[in-house]
Amino acid sequence: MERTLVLVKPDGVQRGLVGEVICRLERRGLRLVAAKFLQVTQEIAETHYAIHKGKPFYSGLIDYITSAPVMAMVWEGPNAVAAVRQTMGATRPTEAAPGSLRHDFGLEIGRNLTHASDTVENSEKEVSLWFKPTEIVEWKRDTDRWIFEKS
Ligand code: IDP
Ligand code: MG
Repeated sequence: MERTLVLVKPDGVQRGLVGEVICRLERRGLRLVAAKFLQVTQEIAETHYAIHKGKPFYSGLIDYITSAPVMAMVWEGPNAVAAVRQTMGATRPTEAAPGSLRHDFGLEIGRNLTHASDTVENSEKEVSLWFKPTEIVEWKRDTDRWIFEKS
């Protein structure tokens, strides 16, 4: 079972889209295992986006992610990394598939509402950056066997 880190970024929070993001991930069948609402520190922002350091959009990206609170979550399920990236849509909202969050609610790459881990390896690193092991809730849903082929 994969886990993936999801952030509703400051624009998503300010626009009242936290519920919409949760609704879409729940409806997809993914299982929420951790959540917290927080103001992102410079330190977490820089670690999270270390891979983008040196790119032209880096300082704007750090300002964006630290500009207001975010909703951080961990979602779990088979192929959770790919499934969540698909639900979010392509990074550039004008290239995101119709029906995806970034298509349905976004216009600009610098205000694209959400973050989702891009690989299983990065999801493990990101989950441990944002959450302590004690903040992850291991649980089973009564519906798991109707959503997961092997639960
Ligand atoms: P991702 O969020 O879809 O994984 P990444 O390429 O990892 O996309 O970029 C991280 C974030 O940096 C994007 O979600 C977006 O907010 C921002 N970003 C990426 N490229 C640009 C750009 O060209 N201009 C402004 N912001 C960008
Ligand atoms: Mg990325």
